[in-house]
Amino acid sequence: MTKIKNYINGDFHNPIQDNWLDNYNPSNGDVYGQIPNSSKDDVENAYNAAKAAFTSWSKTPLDERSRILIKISDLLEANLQRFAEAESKDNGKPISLAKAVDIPRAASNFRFFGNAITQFASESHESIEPNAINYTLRQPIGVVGCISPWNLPLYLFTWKIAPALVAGNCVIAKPSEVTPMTAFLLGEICNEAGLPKGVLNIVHGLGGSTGQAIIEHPDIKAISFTGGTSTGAHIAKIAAPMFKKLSLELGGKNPNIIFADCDYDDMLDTTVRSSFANQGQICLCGSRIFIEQSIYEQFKVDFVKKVKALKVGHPSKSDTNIGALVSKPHLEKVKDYIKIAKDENGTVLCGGHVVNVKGYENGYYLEPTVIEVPNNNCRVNQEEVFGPVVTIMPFASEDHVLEMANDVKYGLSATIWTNNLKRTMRMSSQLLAGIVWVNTWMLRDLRTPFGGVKASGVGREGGFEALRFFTEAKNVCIKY
Ligand code: TXE
Repeated sequence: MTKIKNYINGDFHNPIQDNWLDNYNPSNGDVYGQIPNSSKDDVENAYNAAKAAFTSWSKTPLDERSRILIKISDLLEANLQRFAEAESKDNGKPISLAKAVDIPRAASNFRFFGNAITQFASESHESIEPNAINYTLRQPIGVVGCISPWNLPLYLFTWKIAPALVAGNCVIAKPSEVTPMTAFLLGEICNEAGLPKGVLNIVHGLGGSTGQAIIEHPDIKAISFTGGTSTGAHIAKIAAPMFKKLSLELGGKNPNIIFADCDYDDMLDTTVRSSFANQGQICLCGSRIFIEQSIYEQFKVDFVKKVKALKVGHPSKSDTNIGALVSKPHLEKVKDYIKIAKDENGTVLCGGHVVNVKGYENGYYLEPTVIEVPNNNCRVNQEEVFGPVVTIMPFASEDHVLEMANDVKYGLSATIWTNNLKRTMRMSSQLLAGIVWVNTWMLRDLRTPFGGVKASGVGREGGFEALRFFTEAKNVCIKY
């Protein structure tokens, strides 16, 4: 049994009230560890450590902060296999994905922001009045909270803490209680990299108690959150009257719009990936697929054939395409949506059943599922399923598909497949989304703004957007 601990003030601590949660291995349903179910007192200890470290950390020269983050990146890369195995075991994702995406991206997050901070300039203005100048100071906020989800555990955890730290803040971070392992392992890496004690504090526990204690803490001045839309709304209600800065990266129900003039084979291969990567547990997955009428029947045959060829298996196997879903409750939630879709006259073209992987019968496995839906108003097209389930339906015209694509409460990302430049520009400007991919999916440049509109969240992460979020701008005007 792996008993992980909170990382506070550079050391590892049991929860003060000695409350623990079971940690499950989704690939076989076994309890394989325990995590602290931390209380307000643990959060207060973390806050006091962060507060005590803030003065010196915020005054640490930029190039020293940068050097430490790049050292963390180097150490993550040197420990890739160990972290990838831990991530795959905790989340259920294939080891191939953890090794190729999750852990390298976590290392990139530290390296990118370790470099970006040295390029982060702020503006000055020769005033319109003679002999006066304005310049902007971008100062760290103080102690900030970072709360992250279970789908891309270390990837999204570090996407928040890297910019927060390098901007000079001290951090209290809570990973999801469902996937705590790699955040726990990160603590040792930070110590080895020379991150001063108390600068980063990692507190584990349930969202409604430990997470809530972070949100409610009067002296934690900013919260960066990624997770469900309903949770985001709940957090905003608490944080707003406390005037905390908020960054909310929430759910998505992303359209994947396919025109007949696309590069068909490239579209097909990428659409399989954008539908089922990480068992469909990525907020950016294209879960609503709209296909131009003239190629709809052909697409249906070709896409279903490729989906049926995907291998559902144990995450540790190198030939596994679809691993285990993250938890039993989540598996049940996704299965419910398949039933709801059928009740609303959807037709399951392939998948729809749990899979008994030999030797791992208690694991949380589900076939990749394609459902043909009669319209865009059905629940499976309106609500985030967050599993290996996509819907398909034809569209007759650009206006028709644009209306359907935007007719959902979310607005995170959208994908368009076409070689028509004018159509690309028209559609991209009218799609209600924070990210639009054309003839690709999940091609990421960390300098670009990342986030959604409508119920997909508030604010942007990435590049200088993240550094602006984690700093306060102060304008100084001098008359000389
Ligand atoms: O998110 P939650 P989960 C969506 C997806 C998924 C749903 C729930 O639909 O099914 O959200 O996933 C902490 N105060 N996405 O359970 O519950 C919680 O402990 C403070 C999309 O992961 O929102 C965890 O650390 N914190 C998303 C984090 O919030 C609270 C990726 C996320 O938990 C809290 C993941 C509270 N009251 C899920 N309640 C994306 N856009 O990438 C919970 N938490």
